[in-house]
Amino acid sequence: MATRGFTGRGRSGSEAERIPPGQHLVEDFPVLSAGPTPRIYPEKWSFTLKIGPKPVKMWSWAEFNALPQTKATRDIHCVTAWSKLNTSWEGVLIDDLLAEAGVEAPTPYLLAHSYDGYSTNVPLADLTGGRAMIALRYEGKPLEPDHGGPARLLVPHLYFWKSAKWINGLQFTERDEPGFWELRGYHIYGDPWREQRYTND
Ligand SMILES: Nc1nc2c(c(=O)[nH]1)N[C@H]1C(S)=C(S)[C@@H](COP(=O)(O)O)O[C@H]1N2
Ligand SMILES: [Mo]
Repeated sequence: MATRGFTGRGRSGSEAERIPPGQHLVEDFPVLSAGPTPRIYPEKWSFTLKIGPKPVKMWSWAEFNALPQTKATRDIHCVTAWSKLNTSWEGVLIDDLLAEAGVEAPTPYLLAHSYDGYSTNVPLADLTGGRAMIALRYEGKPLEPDHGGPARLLVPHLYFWKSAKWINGLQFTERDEPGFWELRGYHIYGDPWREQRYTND
């Protein structure tokens, strides 16, 4: 199993050093969703890569599972002030996804889209270089529906609202377009180490 990637703030250092300002640790795994958990059957699941309005590549569940899978153990930070250390995930790095699609990034901005109508913007630089994946497994088991199963985006170095649950696609956009929460007062970028919680933070 590949263990490369997921560079950035590592797991070394004391626990206290790993907790961003204004955050506290939790041991459980809270569920936060804007609406009800959608039921997504893997046979009906698909993932589409788009450039603007144009679909350029689509994967079925079986095809997606055949892509290179990478494991990562990371700390996660929710804007509602909980942080959880050492969460372990497995899925497809965005690097591998783009390589597989044979797509040269046409713009530096992307929007993630989900089955529940949710969306969130993440710059290309934050999705690549081993910093993000489409996670299919959590703590060694298929991702539970409440936590975004069958597949969610994982961008652990940004606040957790950027990690879109029930993801069904990524879209390159011309500009950095705000998504669901960014349109409703959350910060356009969302770096927990700079406490970028709300629009003008
Ligand atoms: N599709 C979708 N993704 C989503 C959300 C959502 O409502 N819909 N909520 C976001 C928010 S605000 C947070 S904090 C995390 C929560 O993930 P969890 O329920 O696995 O803890 O998911 C994010 N991803
Ligand atoms: Mo959130």
